[in-house]
Parts: sequence; structure tokens; C-alpha cells
Amino acid sequence: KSVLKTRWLAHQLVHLESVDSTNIWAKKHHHELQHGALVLAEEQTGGRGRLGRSWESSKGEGIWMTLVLEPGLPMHDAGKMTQLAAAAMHQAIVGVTGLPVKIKWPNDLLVGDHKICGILTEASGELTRIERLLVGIGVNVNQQAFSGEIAAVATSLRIMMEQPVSRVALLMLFLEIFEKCYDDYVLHQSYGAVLRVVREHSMLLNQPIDVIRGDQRVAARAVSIHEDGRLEVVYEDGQSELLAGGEVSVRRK
Ligand code: BT5
Repeated sequence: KSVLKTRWLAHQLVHLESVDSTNIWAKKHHHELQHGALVLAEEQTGGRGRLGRSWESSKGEGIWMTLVLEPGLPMHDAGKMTQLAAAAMHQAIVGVTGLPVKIKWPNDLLVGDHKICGILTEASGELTRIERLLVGIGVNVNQQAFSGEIAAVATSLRIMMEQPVSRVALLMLFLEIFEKCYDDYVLHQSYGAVLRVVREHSMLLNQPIDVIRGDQRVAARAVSIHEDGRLEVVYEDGQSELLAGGEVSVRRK
């Protein structure tokens, strides 16, 4: 904690050796966790992705964490927090490694075509207001190789840098940047810096993509990331649509 330079974020810190999923743990222990709490695990045995997918979280090699936030925002702003987390982690990884990281809307960070970080944001509360927001983030830091299903899609900072990367340094820098972005947005209604980062480093903008909903796959072009965090796409028949991250997947062609 001595190296932590945040004003309020992660002052409550739960460090677990092994857990099914830090998001699930945070949900189960919600009464013990205050705004700003950080739940961190060395290993997850049942790490989760979006839309029921799983997230591989090997022991000691990544940052597997959940931030507990009570932003008091309208429910439809949850997507903006995912973009905020992606922008903050982008800046942190670039700051520590200098790697050319891309943001694949809504929740992935990639180096080249390989995924280095995924974000799972879960909001609870009434229909209109976020009571609690869990921002789950997984970063592949020091894996030396991947096997099985994700071998073709995943990479780690260590693989890209060809040397180990400090998880602590990356985490500390991320927390400082995230706190600044969060305060700018939630306290000062200033979201422009986040939008600049996600737009400037977007992997999808102006690219042909497939929009995937269940079994359905429709060709489109990604044209902009809106101020509310949604992705605007234009289909081949000229119709456009604003997509929210929780509903769809997109794939670059
Ligand atoms: C995500 O889902 O990318 C969100 C991942 C969030 C993980 C964090 S870790 C801490 C917190 N606790 C949790 O239980 N979760 C959060 P999605 O966009 O659905 O991507 C999932 C897909 O990524 C999988 O289907 C795999 O193809 C791939 N994948 C799984 N593990 C990976 C890994 N370690 N690195 C790269 N890709 C992976």
C-alpha cells in the first residue's frame, strides 16, 4: 500500500490466492466492500468473460481483478465505464511497456491480432440508476505461452516484450490513471480524454466487421464510437445502428 498513490481507489484491497472469479467473489461479499474496493486474485479457477464465455487466469501470471464502484450514474452510462477502464488500461500498458496496444470495442485490448486484456463490466441496481458497478479486468502479464483453445488468440506482455513485466508497476499506474479518468468523468462530467483514447487507438473504426448476435452474423462497417460508449455501425443496406457492448460481439473481417 505504501507505493499506492491513489486518493481513494484500492484503499480497501482484498488479495486472494485462488478464487473462482473476482467478479463473483465481489458479488458474494458486497456487504463488506466499499466504493473503490479492489479485489485481486493470484489465480481464478472459473474466470468469466462476456456472454457466458470463460476467461483463463493462470496462477501468478496475470492481473485478475475487480474494481467495486458506486458511481451513482444512470444505468445507460454503464458502457461508458467499460470504455473508461479500457482507455485507462491502454494508457497504463503503453506507459509501462511502450507496446502498440489497440482497443477493440467494447472491451478488449490487443497487440497485433492477439488479446492481452479483457474487461467484464457488471452493473446492478434499479432500472434507471447504477447502484453498484463491478469492473472486472484480466491482463495477461507474464505467461510464457498459451495452450489449448486460446493459443491462437491470446498473448501476454512478457511474450511481446521478450522479458518479464512487473505486475505491481502496471497495476499501480493503472489505478492512478483510472482514478483520474473516473474523477474527471463522475465528479467533473469530463469524458473527452477517454473518448480521445478509445477513438485514436480503436482497432475497428472505419473497418469492415461482422456484427454477431447469437447465431446471426451481419456484415457492417464501424463508423464511430459515440459519446455514450456505443459503437455506431452501418450495414450494407445503408441502415445504421448503435450497438451496446453487453448485447453483441463484433469481429473484424
Ligand atoms: C472478456 O470477455 O474479454 C472479459 C474478460 C474479463 C476477465 C476478468 S479477470 C477478473 C474478472 N473476473 C472474472 O471472472 N472476469 C473478469 P470476452 O470478450 O467474452 O472474451 C472471452 C474470450 O476471450 C474467450 O472466449 C476466449 O476466446 C478468450 N480468452 C479467454 N481467456 C483469455 C486470456 N487469458 N487471454 C486472452 N484471451 C482469452
